Amino acid sequence: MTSASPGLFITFEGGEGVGKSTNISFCADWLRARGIEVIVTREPGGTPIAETIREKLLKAHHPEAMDPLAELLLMFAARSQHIQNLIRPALARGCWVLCDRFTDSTIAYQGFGRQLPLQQISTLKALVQQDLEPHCTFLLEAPLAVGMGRARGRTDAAGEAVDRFEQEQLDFFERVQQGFDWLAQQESRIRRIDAARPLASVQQQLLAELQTLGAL
Ligand code: Z5A
Repeated sequence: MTSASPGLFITFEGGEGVGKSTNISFCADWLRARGIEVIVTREPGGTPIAETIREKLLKAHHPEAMDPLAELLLMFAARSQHIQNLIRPALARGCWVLCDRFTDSTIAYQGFGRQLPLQQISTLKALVQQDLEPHCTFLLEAPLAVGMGRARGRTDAAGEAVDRFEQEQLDFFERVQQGFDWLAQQESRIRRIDAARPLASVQQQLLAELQTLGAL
């Protein structure tokens, strides 16, 4: 299906286990039921090369420590692939793109978490994204213990091992939360969602927000 007008780019952000994947899938189903073509994707990842970079970034054990700047550059290398080969073409043909994490995560994790200079991130962002910005970002917020508890519950149930980020200490995740909070105060596109509530109530708010985005 093609459409005359470009699609909307919507990102979902927040800490670990706050419900990004669950709610993206819910929003995608709701939009599709209204005849909108939707692509669900994620970062790091979303294309074959970007998914290969994701494997390196999330792998818990490497024979050497990953340098924080190398981590930042890999995030943007994956993003460049993703933007050029998936996000821009999809938007151009009128598809809505729902993306699990984007550059706000880089600011929160590499900027606040790893404490890399925000100016470096801003320079890379300008290079890689040019004029591309999400039309809207849903920031799912919950206390760390809630998100981590949900994520661990899901990981244990699936028999999965923790990844390289999940191995970080509490103070890292506290800085990441501060990063998202700072972003929400800077960016009017960010809509804060209290994700500690029961799922039905989170989804009710998301639908109300989606209905304000277009003629739905
Ligand atoms: N990263 C980075 O450092 N820099 C960057 O630029 C980017 C990423 C783009 C990718 O991990 C890692 O990459 C991430 C940051 C870093 N690391 N961390 N930490 P990921 O995206 O694969 O994983 P994640 O972001 O941590 O998400 P997650 O653990 O997959 O969680 P989620 O998608 O937010 O949650 P969920 O899977 O939808 O829900 C978790 C469980 O909770 C599940 O069983 C649900 O059924 C349940 N749930 C969800 N909502 C509710 C409510 N409201 N009530 C009760 N239960 C709920």
